[in-house]
Amino acid sequence: MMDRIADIWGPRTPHAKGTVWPARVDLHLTDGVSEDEVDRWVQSACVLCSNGCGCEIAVKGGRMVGIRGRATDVVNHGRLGPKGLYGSTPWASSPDRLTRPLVREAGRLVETDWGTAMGRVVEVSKRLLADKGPLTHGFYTTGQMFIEEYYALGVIGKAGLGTPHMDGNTRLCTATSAAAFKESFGADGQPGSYTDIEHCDAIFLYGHNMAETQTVLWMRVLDRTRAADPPTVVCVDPRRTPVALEAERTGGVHLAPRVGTNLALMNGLTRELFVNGWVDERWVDAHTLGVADLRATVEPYTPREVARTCGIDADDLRRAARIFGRSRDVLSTVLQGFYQSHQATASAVAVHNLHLLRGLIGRPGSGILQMNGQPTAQNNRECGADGDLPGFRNWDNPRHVRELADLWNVDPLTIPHWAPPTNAMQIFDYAEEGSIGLLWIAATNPAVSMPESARIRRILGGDRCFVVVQDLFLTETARLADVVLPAAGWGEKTGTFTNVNRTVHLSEKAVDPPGEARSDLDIFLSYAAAMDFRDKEGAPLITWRTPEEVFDAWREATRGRPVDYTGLSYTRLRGPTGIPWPVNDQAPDGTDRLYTDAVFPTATDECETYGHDLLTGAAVTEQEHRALRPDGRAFLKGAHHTPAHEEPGEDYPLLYTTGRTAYQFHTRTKTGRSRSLRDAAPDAWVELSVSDAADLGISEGDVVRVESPRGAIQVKARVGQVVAGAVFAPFHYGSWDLDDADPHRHSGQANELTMTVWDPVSKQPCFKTAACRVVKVRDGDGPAPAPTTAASAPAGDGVPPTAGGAPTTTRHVDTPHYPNDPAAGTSGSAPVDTAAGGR
Ligand SMILES: Nc1nc2c(c(=O)[nH]1)N[C@H]1C(S)=C(S)[C@@H](COP(=O)(O)OP(=O)(O)OC[C@H]3O[C@@H](n4cnc5c(=O)[nH]c(N)nc54)[C@H](O)[C@@H]3O)O[C@H]1N2
Ligand SMILES: Nc1nc2c(c(=O)[nH]1)N[C@H]1C(S)=C(S)[C@@H](COP(=O)(O)OP(=O)(O)OC[C@H]3O[C@@H](n4cnc5c(=O)[nH]c(N)nc54)[C@H](O)[C@@H]3O)O[C@H]1N2
Ligand code: SF4
Ligand SMILES: [Mo]
Repeated sequence: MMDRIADIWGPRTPHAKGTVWPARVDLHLTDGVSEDEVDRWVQSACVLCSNGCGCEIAVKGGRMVGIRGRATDVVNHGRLGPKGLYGSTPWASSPDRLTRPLVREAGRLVETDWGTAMGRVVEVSKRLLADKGPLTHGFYTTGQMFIEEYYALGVIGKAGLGTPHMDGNTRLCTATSAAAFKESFGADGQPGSYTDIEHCDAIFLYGHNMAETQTVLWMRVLDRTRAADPPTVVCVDPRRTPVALEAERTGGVHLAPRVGTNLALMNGLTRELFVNGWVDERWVDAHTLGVADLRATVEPYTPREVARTCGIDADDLRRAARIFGRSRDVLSTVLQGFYQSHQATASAVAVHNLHLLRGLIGRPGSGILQMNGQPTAQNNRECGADGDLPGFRNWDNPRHVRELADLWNVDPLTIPHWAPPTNAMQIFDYAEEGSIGLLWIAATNPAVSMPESARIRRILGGDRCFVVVQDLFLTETARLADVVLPAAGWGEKTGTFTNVNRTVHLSEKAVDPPGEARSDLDIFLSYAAAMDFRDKEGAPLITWRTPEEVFDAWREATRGRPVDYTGLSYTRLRGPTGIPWPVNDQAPDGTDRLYTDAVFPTATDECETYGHDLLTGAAVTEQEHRALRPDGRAFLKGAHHTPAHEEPGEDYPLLYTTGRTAYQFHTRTKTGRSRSLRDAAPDAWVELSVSDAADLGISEGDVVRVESPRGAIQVKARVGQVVAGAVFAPFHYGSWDLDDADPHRHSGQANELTMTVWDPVSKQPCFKTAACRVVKVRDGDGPAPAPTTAASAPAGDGVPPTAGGAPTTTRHVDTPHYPNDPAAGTSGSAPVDTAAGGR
């Protein structure tokens, strides 16, 4: 039995380069239930991050009582992390689930029936449509619903209503991933594969604390870095995360740039490739465009210059560049330290540039993972419930719009395509101004997760906009709504979703939802029925009744597109493992990695976008794109570094950055209801460097006030691992807590301080770059409530280690055959249990 709070990654199974990652099955049952008491195991995949670990849900007496990993799944080879183990099921039977719809009466939310609640929504919707047309409707959704739900909503919004105002919290999450792919390769789609971990010689992690945020993927990395022939790790993060420690351990480099200087650092690395002759010129000539401009752009970024801008050692930059330039195969991963900074797309694209300059793409070990965060963020991007058109189609390409119009049998003019789709930040602007009169929020909690919380509360709580919230719980956002719709969650409904490396899983319904809660699909379909949307012949636009019918329709929408699902079906997905798209006649078992032929979807008639200027966001026109004749070549694109929107000054001398801990998921609606996870990270804190804490007279656990021009929080300080000059705050803590529900407590909500600004290309908000000041309020009465097990570890001694998770099981099992795995049939050294990979 193991405590997976104390031991986040579990025991190691080290194995040699080029061999299959050994299987290991992790399992946890709640409430003292034993394995032989489980009634049924139901196939699914974990929805507590983008890794999408294959799993089975334990059901007993009509309740979800635990989870185990699937050894046969290509994603996780049986493993699960602390969130998956402890956080997947307890929330479902929490007594405070929403079980009936609520409507606002005389200022208060009161329970009602579905007919009344949906009736109000439909009444407002019809009135706004009649008075002012479809631009009055906005949908702000998520990265946590299923394919079927996104696609149905996409059709409702685009072909039923005709509104361009649809986006997901994916704008806050992985918009930059999609944008960077489109700029470099012509279309969204993860080029690399998790199997690259087994084949690479070096791994670069850019602004990605994988150890805490994709714990199972990190186990896969550790099983290589702890073997006899480890890859070299390079970490770019202003905190000394477990990733940074692994970089030090493997003889790599930890680059800790000043917050907000990523692009200067990337330009420095790129310049080193040019000046040291590490560019594969033949490959670059054959397969890319733009090398001369890129070379000119990065020329001023000498190691000395970059060292000054980023506050790093010039030799560390040179060493990191040499590792990239001289390793045979390199895997790069990128996440929020890049995506949520200013110049996000330019920085993410710079990672592509490095790979393209060396031709390191499309073969085992040379991969790029522009990571996702949420479990189904990929699907919002694919299915068109965000602004994009379904199937990675280009809104600016009339032929792509016509394909959809034919598929849905509507006039192409119904489908909004006169301007780029509206992004989430703009949707909230329109709601603030009142031009959006109906804002429908599903499966996201913007009152906690959007920047500048006071503004969001004002918009949602004001009377200019009718707000519908569809959730499992009465969240901070739902409390501000006009109508609250109770939703069924994971395990309570059937559907499919796709993880970060394109692997599609089916998640089956295991139990009934509580009370009158309904699946998001049923809610959207009942709205569509009440609105009576019609196609151009007057027949009903939407006739689906089951998730499987919607999936089959979605499959048709992908035919001939890069994101090809045509070879998939529910039946196929009931097999031993998830399957990575494209799956079609050419690739009936799916595709491990894209671009093996170095041909990219950049042709003008095929691409998802004509591209942008990375510095300003100005769009490239179709004519300009066509004149470049990309024809399958990838784009090399660069931009100069510019300062962040808010730089530290006299009043606010420190940089403010935010992020996550291993034990909580976002606004904690699920993980906060698991006792093991809740107690491991019970409340908000901020992290200071040792030197800043000393200057400010602050010790571990002291209560401090952190202020920005937009707001303040009061929390305990962890004197920890963050680079001097920066303050790190976890963003998980709104006003809700398992042990104390006070709707007016915002004392630790990190987004009180963040700014409403975004990247010019991806429009992703900058959660990682603001200025702040810190003042001590009073002496502490004990250490900060920050975990000790990973990046939030204290700098000093004397803080009790984080532990106390309920018992879990870990079993070593025979390693099965994994389809598409380039190492299939090989096995490294037999699994050896060594001490788990702690800090
Ligand atoms: N435990 C847990 N796991 C999760 C989630 C969760 O809430 N909890 N959420 C999931 C989701 S939706 C997402 S998007 C992912 C996010 O996963 P990550 O991106 O790994 O998580 P973050 O903590 O937001 O940010 C990563 C790192 O960025 C660093 N950083 C801050 N500022 C800068 C900067 O200026 N430059 C650089 N280079 N780095 C900087 C921070 O120090 C931090 O360690 O995690 C997913 N997995
Ligand atoms: N300061 C700062 N802010 C950030 C970030 C950061 O790093 N720093 N990260 C950003 C990122 S990357 C992300 S992804 C966002 C996440 O921010 P949110 O999306 O707001 O976070 P969650 O808590 O995951 O909210 C999901 C909601 O959906 C509900 N839910 C879960 N499953 C279902 C379902 O099946 N149906 C329905 N209807 N509801 C469901 C949950 O109860 C919960 O209320 O936060 C962003 N905000
Ligand atoms: S790594 Fe992500 S998908 Fe896998 S168990 Fe953990 S939270 Fe779930
Ligand atoms: Mo995210």
